[in-house]
Amino acid sequence: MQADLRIQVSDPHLTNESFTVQELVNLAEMKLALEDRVPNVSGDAFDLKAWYRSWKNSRGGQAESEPTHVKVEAVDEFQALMSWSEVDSALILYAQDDEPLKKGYPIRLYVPDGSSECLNVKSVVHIWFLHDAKLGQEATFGFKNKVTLDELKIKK
Ligand SMILES: Nc1nc2c(c(=O)[nH]1)N[C@H]1C(S)=C(S)[C@@H](COP(=O)(O)O)O[C@H]1N2
Ligand SMILES: [Mo]
Repeated sequence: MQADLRIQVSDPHLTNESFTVQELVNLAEMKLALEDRVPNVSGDAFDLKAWYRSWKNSRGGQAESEPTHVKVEAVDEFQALMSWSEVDSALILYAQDDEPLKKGYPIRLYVPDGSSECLNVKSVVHIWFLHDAKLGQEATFGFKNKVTLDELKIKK
């Protein structure tokens, strides 16, 4: 078993908080089987936007202040940035066969209707809910601090 990694969740309009996987799952209001939205991959998942609403409500956030983007960063410093509309059906996978993830621990993002499979970021340890329309509509991904996200972008 790996060390119990914590996941940092940030919303600059709200707060910064660190969670264990179990604490994240406890806040999730819409749990579902991953295969409901991602064919041929099974596991226990929750809806990202429903999670965000539940977190925001429980921390006294303003209902009208919707994010414009979601950004995630993984243990290996792989990052992805996508617009709020692109993550409409996004899921967080947190267990498979009732066990912590063997691939993608502590959690993995899945973006079923996303522009690229590359957005299915494994081993996410930081999630940002951002409010900045200037970040644009096009998703970007790649390794932090190596080359720019745009340069690394490979469409599938
Ligand atoms: N942490 C992390 N997540 C990642 C990547 C990575 O390099 N690091 N690669 C991405 C890319 S480019 C693709 S295509 C998919 C591949 O997913 P798979 O390993 O399940 O085939 O994972 C994505 N998630
Ligand atoms: Mo990829």
